[in-house]
Amino acid sequence: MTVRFVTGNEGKVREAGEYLTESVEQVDYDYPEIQADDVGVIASRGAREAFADLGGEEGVVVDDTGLSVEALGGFPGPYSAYVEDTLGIEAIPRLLEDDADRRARFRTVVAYADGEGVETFEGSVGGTIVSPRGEDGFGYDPVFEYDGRTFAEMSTAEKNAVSHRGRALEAFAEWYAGRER
Ligand code: ITT
Ligand code: NA
Repeated sequence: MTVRFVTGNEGKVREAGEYLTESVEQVDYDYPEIQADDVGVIASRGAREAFADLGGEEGVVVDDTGLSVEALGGFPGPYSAYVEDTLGIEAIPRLLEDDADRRARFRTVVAYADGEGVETFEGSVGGTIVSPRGEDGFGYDPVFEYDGRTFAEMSTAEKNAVSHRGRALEAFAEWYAGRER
């Protein structure tokens, strides 16, 4: 079975392909991404819309992710992609200046939609905002430190073992393997 992952983000597909036993195919279909303040709502709506448009026997996967910084009241959260595109990831450590509280959390909701409906799977990880370090990963990985290393200083497998997306994919994989549909 091949999992259709609807996203414009190759980094997400690389991580899912390495984590899941199924093969993962990227579908670069620009589903209408609603503006909402919850990544779960965005992911489930996106998956439902994408499946309605694409159809097929098997379902589709959508992943919506946000980075929430404690001292910034949860910002950028669901606006993370917009902030990366406009201000760049360096804006996050810059906004914190020498703030003592540098805690942040990545949260991912993976949504799977097919003819039967939508299922969602969540994962999150806490870490610390630092000045950019590392060459691997994507997005905010260089400014997110976990246990002494940024996600951009980890291999895909090392990041998957502890990350928001790894945890969401773990829950999805368990359900997907056992589902009766
Ligand atoms: P799609 O909506 O097409 O899937 P996107 O990159 O817009 O791709 P999101 O809205 O979920 O996806 O991403 C929100 C932002 O968070 C965006 O700037 C990503 O680069 C970033 N991001 C997502 N997952 C990440 C991860 O595991 N590590 C670092 N940054 C991540
Ligand atoms: Na997006």
